Amino acid sequence: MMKKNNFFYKLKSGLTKTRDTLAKNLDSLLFGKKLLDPALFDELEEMLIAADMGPQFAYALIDDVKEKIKRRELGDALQIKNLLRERMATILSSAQKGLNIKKGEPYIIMVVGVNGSGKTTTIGKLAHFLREDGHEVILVAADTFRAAAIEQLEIWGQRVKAPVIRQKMNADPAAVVFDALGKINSGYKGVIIIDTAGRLHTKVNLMEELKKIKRVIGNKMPGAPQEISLVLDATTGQNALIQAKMFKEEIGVSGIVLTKLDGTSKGGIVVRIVHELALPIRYIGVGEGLEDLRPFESNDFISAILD
Ligand SMILES: Nc1nc2c(ncn2[C@@H]2O[C@H](COP(=O)(O)OP(=O)(O)O)[C@@H](O)[C@H]2O)c(=O)[nH]1
Ligand SMILES: [Mg+2]
Repeated sequence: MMKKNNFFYKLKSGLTKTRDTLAKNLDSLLFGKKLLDPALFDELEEMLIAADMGPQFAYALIDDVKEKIKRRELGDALQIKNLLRERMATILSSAQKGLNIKKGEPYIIMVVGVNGSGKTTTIGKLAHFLREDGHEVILVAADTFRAAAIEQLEIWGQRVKAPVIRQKMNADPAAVVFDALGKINSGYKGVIIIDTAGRLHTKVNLMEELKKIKRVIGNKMPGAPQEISLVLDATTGQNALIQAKMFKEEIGVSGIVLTKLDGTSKGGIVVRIVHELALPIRYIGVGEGLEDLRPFESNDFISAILD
């Protein structure tokens, strides 16, 4: 419980800027306003878009408000905030689907995302989280582009007491994965997390490389990878959405990890990603420490940006 409170506090303080651009402005916008003021709707739309929730979400909310006014279900502008909360809850609760990893069966997680989004750090934190939950974890260093990337994963492996399988820099990533899966005892029944490269200036090559890794995994173990997690940096706002679209189309993504929610004004992007891409948010990251990753909980998140 202590840990959880601590995490919520970090989430809430991290999202202060998001909350300020949204909740405070919303309160002052709505206070004492007449409901049928077209300027109110324009401002509301602007505000939701400025909070990175996206035009689709904004229009849907405003349509809902207008509909409720027509049906006389809405008497006071301040109630719009409740409607916003309800809509967010509907959308985000659908995205609250944590990984369901059974013990006693191998489970492969392939982690993808652009450079700097937080993949390696997320893998370290996730390995810790899963170890605490009683899972065995092995890490595979398939970002072979920079020596530092391999070392960074090894350091995390030492911290969380998870073996790291690696080869030398510039080794073919798919071959690293192939060899690693060969090395891992066929009776291994734990989690295998695969770190990958994310240099986007060679987009076509990167996508081909990731597809090849995915194929290698599937050939070794039918049905694997059980999870392809896309790591997105929440501070990049709309760019995160663009990346999510691209990775989803190119390789198929089964879940999202949203990092760097500590200290962003763009937390509303979560709503947009879920609304427009219908992908589950597996975990959220609120810092660089071991404990700074938790499963996504929609009520906590909504409370952190609205209350
Ligand atoms: N504040 C904060 N920093 C993070 C978080 N996740 C990762 N980072 C930092 O972001 C930078 C890039 O992370 P890294 O894991 O190397 O990204 P990768 O290139 O995708 O593997 C590092 O400095 C991390 O410490 C997070 O949730 N919060
Ligand atoms: Mg990395």
